[in-house]
Amino acid sequence: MNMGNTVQQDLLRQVEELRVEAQAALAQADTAEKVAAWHGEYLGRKGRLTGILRNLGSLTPDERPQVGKVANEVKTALEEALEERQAAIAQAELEALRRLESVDVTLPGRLQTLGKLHITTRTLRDIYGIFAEMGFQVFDGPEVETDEYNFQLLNMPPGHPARDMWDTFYTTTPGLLLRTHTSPGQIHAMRRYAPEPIRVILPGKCYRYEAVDASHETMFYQVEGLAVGRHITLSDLKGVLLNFANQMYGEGRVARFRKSYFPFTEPSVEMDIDCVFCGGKGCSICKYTGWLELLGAGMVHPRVLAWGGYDPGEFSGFAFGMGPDRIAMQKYGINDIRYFFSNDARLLERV
Ligand code: 2NL
Repeated sequence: MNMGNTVQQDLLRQVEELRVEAQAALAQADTAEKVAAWHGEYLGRKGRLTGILRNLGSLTPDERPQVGKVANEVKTALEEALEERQAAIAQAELEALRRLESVDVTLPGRLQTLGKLHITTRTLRDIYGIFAEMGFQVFDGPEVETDEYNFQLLNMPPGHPARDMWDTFYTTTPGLLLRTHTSPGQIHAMRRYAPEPIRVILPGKCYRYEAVDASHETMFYQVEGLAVGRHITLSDLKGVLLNFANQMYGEGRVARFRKSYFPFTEPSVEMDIDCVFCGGKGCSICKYTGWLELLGAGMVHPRVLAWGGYDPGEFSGFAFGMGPDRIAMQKYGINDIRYFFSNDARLLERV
């Protein structure tokens, strides 16, 4: 064995050792950056394989090809391993990205919140339903009225002291105002149908110049009712309104009627029902009286009947008015009327 042969063996051993070491190192390189560094270290222009091959010059011309051949095979094998490794890393990165950005279709969906009717709207519809069963139809009137319809035809001529009961919003057009109650609509209903008997209820917004507080708003709802016909008596009024109270607040209601005053009815009454919250024993809702104020009512004043187009010698009628906002507040335990118009959707959860 000559010297050259020993050098050749040594180079071949170095190449083999490099192959083993390089493959082990490649298996550890798990990112594109580490793989690039690996390539620089083993296969690059200043890498270790090149370093070994630099010694080819110390071999005899017939020894060189064998080492060159083995070195090329190792180079090709390492390059192939490199490509495989790069492909595997690219695939792993893609998988990771896919996991990160994927949508989990097994997650439960978000609950849809269902829309709900405003509490006043619900209360109005309850009222319509109850009176519809007793033959009352819903009639609509305008919110902008004349002084004549809002006051004069309701038996309040100019200067009548009862006008002080309502602080009125006037428009810039003389004689035109925002209705302070739904009563002018009842005049429209009478004039529309007289001399036919009528049973109507008239819901809608009313306007008063109020100091706004927990129980007063400048805009609020009213529902008025009116029945005009032959032989209508105060008993009919009591029967209809007691039935209404039983439908609205549950069977077994007890009512009491107190004398009152309205310019457009004679006689006039206020109707209370036994407190549905304490059963009449007295609580904060009925202010420890045992009674809830429900509505005002009366027999239509003969003058108002006549202005509506009915002969008061032949016709009589009863009328009533209530505040559905107030009824809704009582029923759903809301202590401030301003919540109704403050656009806080949590109010709807009360229903
Ligand atoms: C109340 C009282 C009431 C009327 C409204 C009326 C209408 C005509 C003729 C006669 Cl056209 N009466 N309406 C009668 C009595 C009472 O309302 O306290 N409302 C909240």
